[in-house]
Amino acid sequence: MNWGEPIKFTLVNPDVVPHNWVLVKLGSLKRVGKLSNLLVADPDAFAKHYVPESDDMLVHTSVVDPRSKSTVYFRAPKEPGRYPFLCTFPGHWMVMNGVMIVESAKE
Ligand SMILES: [Cu+2]
Repeated sequence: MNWGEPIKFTLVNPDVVPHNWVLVKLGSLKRVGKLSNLLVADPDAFAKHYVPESDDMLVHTSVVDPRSKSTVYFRAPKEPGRYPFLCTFPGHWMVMNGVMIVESAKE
């Protein structure tokens, strides 16, 4: 997608455990992933939608229960690059992650 582009993103969860979708700053996947694993010991984790407290967060859905969904609206980051996303439910990020590629708009 192009930078600044408006995005509507819906996470649909057909699984039997909760998940979320968190877009983070360039190069921060492992840092955020490690923080997310620590949430397993945080009694407030559910109230925080299992999103770690960190400056690396850009956009996140609510935590999505099985057979449920959550939608977020945002604009693509201004700086082109490969933005990591992950599920920050504890223990999930190492297999539940990917990349959103942001490019300069081509006229
Ligand atoms: Cu998950």
